[in-house]
Parts: sequence; C-alpha cells; structure tokens
Amino acid sequence: MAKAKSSDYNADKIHVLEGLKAVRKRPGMYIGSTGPSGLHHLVYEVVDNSIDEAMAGYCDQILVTIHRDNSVTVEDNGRGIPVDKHKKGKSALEVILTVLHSGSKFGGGGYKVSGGLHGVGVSVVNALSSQLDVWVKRDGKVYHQQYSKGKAVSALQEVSLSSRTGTTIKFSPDPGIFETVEFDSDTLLIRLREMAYLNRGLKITFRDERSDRSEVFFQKGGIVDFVKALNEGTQVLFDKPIYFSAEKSDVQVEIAFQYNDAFSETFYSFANNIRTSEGGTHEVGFRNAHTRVFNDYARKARLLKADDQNLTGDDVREGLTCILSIRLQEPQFEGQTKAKLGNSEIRSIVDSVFAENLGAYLEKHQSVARKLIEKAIGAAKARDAARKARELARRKTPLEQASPLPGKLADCSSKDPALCELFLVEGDSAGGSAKQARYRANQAILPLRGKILNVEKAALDKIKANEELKAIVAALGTGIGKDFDLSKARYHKLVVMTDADVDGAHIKTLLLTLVFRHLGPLIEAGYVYIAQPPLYKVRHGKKTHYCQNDRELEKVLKNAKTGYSIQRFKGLGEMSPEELWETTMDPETRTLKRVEPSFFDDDACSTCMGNDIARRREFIQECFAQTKDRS
Ligand code: 0RA
Repeated sequence: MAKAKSSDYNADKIHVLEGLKAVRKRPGMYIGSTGPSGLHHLVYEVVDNSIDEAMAGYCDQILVTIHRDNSVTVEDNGRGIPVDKHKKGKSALEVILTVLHSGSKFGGGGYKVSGGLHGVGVSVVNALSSQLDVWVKRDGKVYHQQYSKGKAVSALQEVSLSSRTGTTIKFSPDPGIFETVEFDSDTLLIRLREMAYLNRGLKITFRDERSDRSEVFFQKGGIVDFVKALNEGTQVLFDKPIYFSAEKSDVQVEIAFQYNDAFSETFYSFANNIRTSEGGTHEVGFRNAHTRVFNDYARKARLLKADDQNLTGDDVREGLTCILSIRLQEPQFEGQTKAKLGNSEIRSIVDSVFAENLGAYLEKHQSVARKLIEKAIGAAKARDAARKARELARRKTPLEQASPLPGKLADCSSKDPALCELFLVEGDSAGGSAKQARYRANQAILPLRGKILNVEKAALDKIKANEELKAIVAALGTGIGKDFDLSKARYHKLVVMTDADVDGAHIKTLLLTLVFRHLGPLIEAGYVYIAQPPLYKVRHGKKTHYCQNDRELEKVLKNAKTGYSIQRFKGLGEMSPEELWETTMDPETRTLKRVEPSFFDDDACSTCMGNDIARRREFIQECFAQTKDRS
C-alpha cells in the first residue's frame, strides 16, 4: 500500500512537471500567442478566477494594479484559495498553482469562467511568470508563497494575521517567453468594464502605477446599465431598458434590452461572462422567442391582419440594443474562435424564459408594445419596398439605366469598353456604308449630319442642348463638363472618320475641339483617333493601291508606268462598304492616328476655331501633319 502510494505520488509529480513544462514549451497552445494578446490573457486568467468567486457570491471587490516594472497584482476579497494540505501532501494552493486545470477540482459546482474558454487555470499564469507571489487571507491568517516559472521557490508560510478573507496574486510575465511584457491599460480596461456590467454590484478598481491612472467600475444596474451605455446619444423608444432574469434547470438567464430609432441592431451575448461573438444556442433561443412572441402579439392586437405576412427576425430586431447573459455549469464553446455557445439544452431554456417574460411584459405595457410592433411593421414595409426596388433594378441592364443611347447609333454587341470602338462618321451615306462594313462585335457607328456646333464659340448649356453633341456624349457614356467620368466610357477607341477634304478637316477640328475642351481626359487616356481614309484608288492589272495624298499617288504611278486607272474619292460616301472596310476600318490594314495631348493647346484651339480663316486653314493642315501613327 505504502509503496503504491509513493509511486503514485512520483508519477503525479512527474505529470505535474510535464504539464507546466509543456506550457512553457508551447505557450501559444494555452494562451493563444506570446504577443500582446497572450500577455493580456494572463491578467484575464487571474481576474476570471476572482470573478468566479464573485459569481459564487463570495467576492464583491477586485483590485487590478499594473506596477512600474510591468508586474501585475490582482487582489480580491473572496474566500481565499484553500491552503489546507491536499491528499498528495501538498497544499491545495500549490496544486492549484502547479497542476494544469486543477482549479475547477476544488470547491466544485458553481458557474465558472475559469476552466471554460479562458480558464486554463492560474497554473498557466504561474508557468509563464518569472516570479509569482500569492497571499491568501483565510482563517484569521495571511499566508504567502513564492513561485518562479511555475515552481514553488519558498514554503507556504503564515506571515501575519487578518480578520479578512481573499486572494492576492502578483506576477511578472517571463520576458524570456513574451515578445513584450508591456501592458496596455486601454486593452485591459475594456474587459474590466465589461466584467463590471456583467456582474452587478461587483466593484473593479484598476490602477496603473506607470501613469498614475486609476478607474473604478461599479454598476449597480448591471446589464441594464450596459444597455443604457450602449444607447447613450441615441433616440430611445422607451425610457428604461426592459430587464428579465430567471433561473431554470440550473441555468441563469439575464436579458436587458431597449429600442432606439436606428435601423441597426446591437446585440452582445455572454456565457459565464465570456463574450460569445459567434452566437450559439442561447442566441438562437432568444431570437426564436422574440420573433414568435412579437408576431403572436401583433396578430392578437390586430396590428397584423389575417393576410399580412409574419414579421421576420430582422424586422423585430431593427433598432434593438440587447445584452443576453447566461450562466451555466459546463459551457461548451465552439466555432472558429471558440466564441459560440454549443450546449444544446440552452436553446429551449432561453426560449421559454424569454417568451414567458416578454409575453407578460407586452400584455402589461400595451403602449410600449404597440410602439415596438409598429416599428417592426415599418421595418417590414421598408424591407419589402427595398426588395421590390432591387428586383426592378435587376431587370434593367446597366445600359437601360443610363441615359438612352441615341437612335442613330449602331452599337456594337460587346460590352467590354476596352475592346469597343466608336466611329464618328461624317454624313449619313458614309454612315450607311460604315454600318455595312463594320465588324459588328466591337465597332459602333454614329453618323453625324453636316457641320457640328463650334464649341469654342458656344456656352456649355448650348452645347448640352445641341442634338449632334448630345448624341456623341450619350453614346460615349461619360457625361460632360463636371459630370464627366472617364470610367464610364463605353469605348476605349473614339475614331473620328471624315472626308479627306477641307470640309472634312473642318469637321474633324470641330469634333476634336469639343473633345479637347469638354472631354479632355479621353485624349489623355489615349482613346481618341483619327481615321485615314484614302483619297485615290489606283488599279494596275490585278493590283489595287490606295493613296492617302498626292505624294503617295505619284509614287504608285511612277512604279506602274502604264495600264492603270485612277479613282478619286470625293468623300467616304463614294466608297463601297468593302472599300471602306479594307482601307479605313479593318484593324489589320487601316491606319489610325492617335490624337496626342500635345496636339492641341489653348492657343491652338482658338487659332483653329477663331475667325482668321487663312491662319486656320494653315494650322489645320499643320496639325494633321503632326499626328503620330499609332493604331
Ligand atoms: C478553489 C476553491 C475555493 C476558492 C478558490 C479556489 C479561489 C481561487 C481564486 C483565484 C483567485 N481568487 C480566488 N479565490 C478563490 C473555494 C474555497 C472554499 O470553499 O472556501
């Protein structure tokens, strides 16, 4: 017997060492990381143990102090960790501080934070601290013991007398483990404040000796105060948050909620003081009951008629600010971040507690009930209207929604602007040939009739009223002036295609002036081109040559010598669709000149479009000589 006992003891001791060694070897497994998040976790872990005492009803004060050397003290006025000898010859205190997950084995029962999600136990904090001191006030005495890296380095000693009870743990995070040991007080304050809201009547004092900052959190109203704080600055639908609390099948359920006039919902749920941001069975129970009870009431009060649809969960929760806090024996946390409550029995417990209380409340407070139901009905109507609008929008293609395309535009079928070309063609007959000649998939044709408005001499509102210009802008899709938006361009090539004569050149300059003055970014983006239709067609035997000017014609004629015929095109309109395609539109054979930003400047524009006709003609010719070949 004695032998067996001692080997048990040794085995256990080895197990203990393995346990805390493992924590130091893989701290991330226990506290998430060795960065700031893991560091702050140490404080939460110790505080959670004090919170457990508070939940059990034995503690109403917790004092958290960050010292100048980044050591932390957590002091509570709970029962004090038991110091009596545990059966394995060690004090209960030492077992709690050196054995993983041992905390919950003492004292039993009760709702616990520690041992749950965060609750890896204070032993983990001990393992990751270069030094840890614990003082226990119990049975009229004060006990002290010191640890380092998880191992006791002193015996448990009585150090003084006290009539009070409580536990004080002071620890220094091991700088050999953590990336930083610098605590951030704001981070800690968020959680401490939340803890005070969730534990009505618990006073949590925070002191930062590095900055002399101190805060006291004490919420007489608990989660009711939490809801009030969340709704601060909003327009609330009724004055005081509604509060329900009940205990059923050993589960405590607390709900506080209020409505504001916003469209959003603010909902925080907790299980054993742990935030369940991924929801879980308690939230499901709450939602089911809420939606059902609201619908039942609305039908009974005839606020919803027989053929009205039921209110949805989203409808009844519009404007809701709610805290749901439950306490249960063995919480199961699931999900990606272990922030979802999994205990299946909880759904029906929360459902029935909330349904009973909410039903009774609505019966008793008819005017509040009416207000809430009316808000939910308003939400339902808005939802319905939004759905209808969405459906309507979905039926329209983006083109139908934009300003209508000009009737004489022969659009291309591709909707990818990067591939699409728009030809602005002088005259209806050339326009007709171009429409026949084009490659329909990506080439669009907009025929222009006669001379277009000289924008250099016209105000923007006149330009906007001009039919030809309106058609160009509508086809482009970009808008004009301050409404211009390059990203809306429906074509990344705008090709000006005019006759190769002086009139054609004039129309060209009018169009380019419009583009330069009012659609300038198209030029900067390199979207604007000038087509180069030929002036002559030379047939020589079976060969055909197109010449764009007299110089080219001379060259061709020199080579041909005899037996040729020359055709001079007076305009694009004289070309057959095949000729137009071959010479001017076929990307394989055509020549396009890109209009460069330097092509025009303010001076050039006024010269071009001003009243000195001789200068103008000269200038126009110069301009087109300057354009660079690029297609
Ligand atoms: C185990 C059993 C009892 C209390 C505690 C642990 C306890 C742990 C911590 C950690 C920080 N503060 C704490 N306060 C209490 C119950 C002891 C009893 O039954 O008297």
